[in-house]
Amino acid sequence: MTAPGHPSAAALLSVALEAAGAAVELVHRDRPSTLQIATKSTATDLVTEMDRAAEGLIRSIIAAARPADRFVGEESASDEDDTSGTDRTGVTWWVDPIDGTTNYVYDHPGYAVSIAAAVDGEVVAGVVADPTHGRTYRATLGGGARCSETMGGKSTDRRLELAAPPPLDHALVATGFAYDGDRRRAQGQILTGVLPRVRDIRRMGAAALDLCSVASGRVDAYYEAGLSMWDFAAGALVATEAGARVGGIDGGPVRPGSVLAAHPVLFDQMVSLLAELGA
Ligand code: LIP
Repeated sequence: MTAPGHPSAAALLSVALEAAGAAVELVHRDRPSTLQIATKSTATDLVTEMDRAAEGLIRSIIAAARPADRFVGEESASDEDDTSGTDRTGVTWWVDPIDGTTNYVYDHPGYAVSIAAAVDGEVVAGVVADPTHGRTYRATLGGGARCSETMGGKSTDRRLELAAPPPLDHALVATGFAYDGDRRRAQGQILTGVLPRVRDIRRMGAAALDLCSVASGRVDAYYEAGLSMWDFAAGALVATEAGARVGGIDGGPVRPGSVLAAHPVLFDQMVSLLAELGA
């Protein structure tokens, strides 16, 4: 239920879909033959001119529709703390213009445009667009999750609902790693403990798609430490609305730095396993 004076989740979803569609056109169809690549937190934390251009395009579309909302994007200065000027609406947009930038640079399938809208701190609408596979995941709080897919001239649109999970030792588990070497070493040690306890691991390189993979049954669980809100905000809503439990690795609330998503039955087993391994 939308609080008086706040926009409906459906209205915010519509803006997110428009912005995501435009960003996909830019980054996927207009991808230059040679990318201009820079680095951020480490020498392997990449950003391209397309990340920045896509974020600018998304920001402009959102600002045209909702000029007074807050915009927090991975590649630009956040106005999250900027209270000057316009009255804030209580709506914050969390945007990762290209989640999976390393995959994008290598032209490796598995990057996404991720856009989420939060009202008074609660994410109520999210879109994850996966251009490589022609998929767009979308969800609203309490409204369910869906995936539209266009491939080979055939288009589908289906509701996402989790099936019963396998036992933990038959679970396909996705994860990801930080850019910092010391953190990767620690994450690798935890992974060594996870590997013999589950079916297998997938490291796809984009949190938004990992979460949508949980929502669509392509993996049974996903965990990662060290993410930012823009990485997981939209995908976490898609997974939750598909019936997954999304929280922190410790079983607490999902938060920057700690994300775990799985069917509710598998979630607690993953919390126990990761706690045993010191995650
Ligand atoms: C990526 C995350 C992914 C993580 C990568 C990287 P980026 O975000 O989505 O889950 O494992 O190391 O942080 O940097 O491509 O936006």
